[in-house]
Amino acid sequence: MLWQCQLLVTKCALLAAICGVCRSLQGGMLFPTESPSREVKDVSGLWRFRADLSPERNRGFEQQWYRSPLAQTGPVIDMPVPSSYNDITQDAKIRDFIGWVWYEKDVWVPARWIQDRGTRIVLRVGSAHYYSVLWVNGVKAAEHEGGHLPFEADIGGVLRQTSGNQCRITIAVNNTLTLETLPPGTIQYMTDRSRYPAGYFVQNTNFDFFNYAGIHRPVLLYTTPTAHIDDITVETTFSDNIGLVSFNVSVLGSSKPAVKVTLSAHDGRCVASADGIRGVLKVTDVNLWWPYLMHENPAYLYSMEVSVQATAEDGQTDVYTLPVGIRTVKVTSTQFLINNKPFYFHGVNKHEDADIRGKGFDWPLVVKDFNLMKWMGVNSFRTSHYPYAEEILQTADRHGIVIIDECPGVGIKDIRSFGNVSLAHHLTVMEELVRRDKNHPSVVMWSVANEPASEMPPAGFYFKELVSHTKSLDSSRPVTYITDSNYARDQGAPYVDVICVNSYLSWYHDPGHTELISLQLNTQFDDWFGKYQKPIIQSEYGADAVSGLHSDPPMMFTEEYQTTVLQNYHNVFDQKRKEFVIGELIWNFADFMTAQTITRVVGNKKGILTRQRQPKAGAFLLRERYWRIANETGALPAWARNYILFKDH
Ligand code: BDP
Repeated sequence: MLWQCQLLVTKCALLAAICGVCRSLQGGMLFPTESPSREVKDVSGLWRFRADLSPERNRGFEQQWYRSPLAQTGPVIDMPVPSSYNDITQDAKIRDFIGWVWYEKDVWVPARWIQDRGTRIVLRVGSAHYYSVLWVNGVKAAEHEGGHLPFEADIGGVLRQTSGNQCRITIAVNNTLTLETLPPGTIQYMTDRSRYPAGYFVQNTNFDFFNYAGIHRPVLLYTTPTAHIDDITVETTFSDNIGLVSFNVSVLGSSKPAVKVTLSAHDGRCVASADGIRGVLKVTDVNLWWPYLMHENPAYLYSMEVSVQATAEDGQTDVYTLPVGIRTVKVTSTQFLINNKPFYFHGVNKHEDADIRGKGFDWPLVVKDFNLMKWMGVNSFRTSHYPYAEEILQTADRHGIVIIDECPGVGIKDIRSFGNVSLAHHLTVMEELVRRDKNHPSVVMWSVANEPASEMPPAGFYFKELVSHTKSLDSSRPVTYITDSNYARDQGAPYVDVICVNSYLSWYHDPGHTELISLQLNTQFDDWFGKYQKPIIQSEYGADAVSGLHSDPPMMFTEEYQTTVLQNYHNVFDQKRKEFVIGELIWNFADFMTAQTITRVVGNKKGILTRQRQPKAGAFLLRERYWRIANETGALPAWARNYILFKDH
C-alpha cells in the first residue's frame, strides 16, 4: 500500500513541479539519426548509481538527490548503461531490489549546440524500467511511465540557463508494479511478525520472466533545428509493378515549411519525389520488401529523405532519412498474405534476456541472435512480452525477419486490472508503440496482450476497446492478442483478426503424456477455428529441457522429451497448415531468467538454445523443419535451395 501511494504521490508532486524551461515531448518518436542537420551523441557507458534502501524508498526525493552530485549525498557505485542493474553486483539486495534507484552521469555538450539558439537539444532514453524521472542540472526535464518504450525531453532551455557545457543528468527509476501498470503486479506486505520482520514486503507478478530493471537501452543526446521534422508516417501498397508510398510529415517550429520528399533505390538513384507535407510517391518497377526465405532478394529497403525548409525568417533546413520497405499485409479467414502471397510464420518467441546484462541492449547479442535465427531458417518472431529495442526492429527490417510486435500487457489476471485506469494506460502504451514502430516493414501485426484472463466478463469490453483503438491508429496491420488454449469462453477473441493460441500439452496438462498431444491439439485447433473462422497461429508451445540431460524413453526436462513434444506438435501443424493454421512460434528461442520458484531451475528452460545461445537437440530438429517448410513453399531463393543437404553443419 505504502509503495503504491508513494509512487503515485511522487508522480503527482512531480507533475506539479514541471519546470518552465524543460518539457516532456508528446509528438513523434523518430529514431535519432545523424543527417546534415542533426547530430547524435551517445551518453551511455558508465554511470554512477545508488539504490534507495531507505524503508519507504523515498529518501532520494526527501533529500532531493537530483539537486547535487549523487556522490555528495551518499555512496555510489559504477553502473553500466544500458544494462539491468540486477545481476551486475554480488549483492542479492540489488538483484532483488524493489523501489527507486538513482543514476547519474556528467556529460559535455558541444559548445556550438548551446551557443546556436536555432539548435534544439534533446535527451532521449531508449527505455528504463519501469517509472522514470529525469533531471538535467537539477531541473526536472521529463517523467515517463512504462518500461519498454523511449521518452525524451528538450533540454536546450535548461542547458542555456544553468551551468552551460557540462551537464549533470540524473535519472531515478522505479520498478514497482501496480494493478494498473503494464505488466501489472502487486506489493504484498507480510504482517505476521513471527515470520517476517516489520515492513517486509514482496512484489507479486503473474508473468514468467525476471522483472529486470534499470536503464535498458542507450541514452542519447541529439540535435535538430528548432524548425524540425517531428514525425513521419508512411503506408505502402502496390499494384502490378507500381509501388505506392503515401507519406505524412509533421513539422514543428515553422508555420509554412517547404517539404521535399525523395525516395532512392539501393544504388542511390532517385526513383520518386514529391513536395508537400503529405502525398503519394509512385515507384515504377518496384522492388517489394519480402520476408527472408520468401524471395531471391528479400528485405529491400528504399531510402526516403525528407527535407524541410523553414520559412524565410529563420531559413533552417532539417533533413531526416527513413528506410522504407514497400509491402502489403492482408488476412483472409484462412491465410496471412504478405504481398498477396500466403505467408507461414515458422518462427520463435524471444525475450530480451542474457547473462549479466539482463534486459540491457547489447549489439553482440542482437547480431548473434539474428545469425542464429537465420541459421535455423526462422522467418519471424514475436516480441514476447513487451516492445523490443528499436535497433532490433531495424535489424529485422534489414534481414527480412517478420515481427509480431507485442505490448507489455502480460500477466493481466486480476479482475481489478480490467478497470478504466488500466485501460487508459494500456491505450496510451499502444499509442506509444504504434507511434514508435509504425514505419517498420518487418512489423506485420500488433499484439495487444499475452494470456489475459480473457474468460472474465470485463475482458470483452477491454479488448474491444484496445483492438479498435489500435486499428484506428494503424489500419494497415492486423491486431491480435495471445490467448491461452484453456480459455474456451474467451471474451475478447471476436474482435481480433488472427487467433493466436498458446498451449503446453503434455507439460502443464497431462505431464509426461506426449501420446495425447495429437488428439488434444487437433481438438484445440478445430474448436477455435470452428468458433471464430479466423486463421490461427500456434503462438507458443514447448517443454523445458535442461541442456545435457538425457533419457530414452524420454522423460520430462530432458532434451529427448523436448524434441518429442515438438515432433508431436509438428505432425499436427503439418495437417492443419493445409487448412487454417498460418504459423508456429516455438516457446522459446533461448532459456531465460525468471523469478525464483519451485518450478524453475535457475530460470525457464524451454529454450531450444541455452541462455548462452548454444543449441540443444530441439534446435537442430527445428532447423531441419523450418528449412524444409521454406523449401516447400517454392519461394526459396536459389542460393538457399537444398541448404540443409549441402551446407556444412
Ligand atoms: C506461457 C507464457 C510464457 C511462459 C510460458 C511457460 O506466455 O510467458 O514463459 O507459459 O510457462 O503461458 O514456460
